[in-house]
Amino acid sequence: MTASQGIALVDRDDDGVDKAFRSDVLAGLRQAQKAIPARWLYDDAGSQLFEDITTLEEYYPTRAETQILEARGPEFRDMIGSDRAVVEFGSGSSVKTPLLLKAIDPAAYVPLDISGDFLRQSSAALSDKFPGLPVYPVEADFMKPVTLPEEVEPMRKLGFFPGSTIGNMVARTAVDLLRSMRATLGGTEGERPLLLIGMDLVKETAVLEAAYDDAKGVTAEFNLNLARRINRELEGTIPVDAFVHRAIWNDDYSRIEMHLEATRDLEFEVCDEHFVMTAGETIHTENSHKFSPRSSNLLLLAGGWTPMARWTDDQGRFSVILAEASEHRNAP
Ligand code: AVJ
Repeated sequence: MTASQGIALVDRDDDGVDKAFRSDVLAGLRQAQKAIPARWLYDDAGSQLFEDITTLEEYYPTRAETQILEARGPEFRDMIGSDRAVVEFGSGSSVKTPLLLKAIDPAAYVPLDISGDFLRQSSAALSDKFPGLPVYPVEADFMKPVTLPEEVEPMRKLGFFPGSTIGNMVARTAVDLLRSMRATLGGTEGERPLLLIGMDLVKETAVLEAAYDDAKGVTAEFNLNLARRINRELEGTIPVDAFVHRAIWNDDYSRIEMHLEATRDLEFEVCDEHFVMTAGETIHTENSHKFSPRSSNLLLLAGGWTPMARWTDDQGRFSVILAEASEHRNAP
């Protein structure tokens, strides 16, 4: 295991408070529509709750995408080949990543993650499972262009971004990320990198809302954990019991929104700053955009990627798209 950039990527103050978390929360709570970036849902408790979500009856995306990765291995192998380095944006799931690696038998695997701990854990597990595969974990924020280890520099690249995580970003951020991925993966006009990306599809509103508001209340706990995290880490006094989880389909923006809704007028402090909410007011905590084949093509093209193939599960719920870095040329 080499090439980890080694520096801690989380900037903490003298009290051990994550500065970016604090500034995102305070800035978000000062807004007329309170909103906190979804990335803060994933502390240890939140990450565990998300794992629990993926096993829920109502939460189809993980199963649907896994089914595609299981079924389409030979096609991936034909279209991608075995000589590429797989660069995964995020340190990977113990289920999906092995399915891809088994299918295409790549030259190397490079997981990128901002959390060094996750990265080391999942890299070690993968090395055990694929003893002959060179694994080069890189601790980095993949929202920005990343320098890859020199060992993989001469290799052609396949970016892998499963989970419909792209759907958690508004279009502008998603396009920035797609362009960063292109920069990270490099290549030349003759050797353009590929990207295999999961994108969830638009479907019946009731199915979508159930997937984000399950009967057991696990997604509600996942959402409420953000308020608990603020209380734990930012000296918050949010009355968590006075909030309820909401999952709402926003048809104009084609997305599920998660909110924490105040059930009564209430007040609280975060880092000594005072906040007031009235009954029914919400804190917006996550977007999960859902795509049509056309809207996913448009987003990929806007980010510099030309879609080449698309696969869906047998119920047409989820898509996995293979795209190639677009040729630089003047339209049309
Ligand atoms: C896997 C991060 C894309 O948006 O479906 C699951 C996160 N939020 N339930 C998604 C999530 C609520 C999930 N992502």
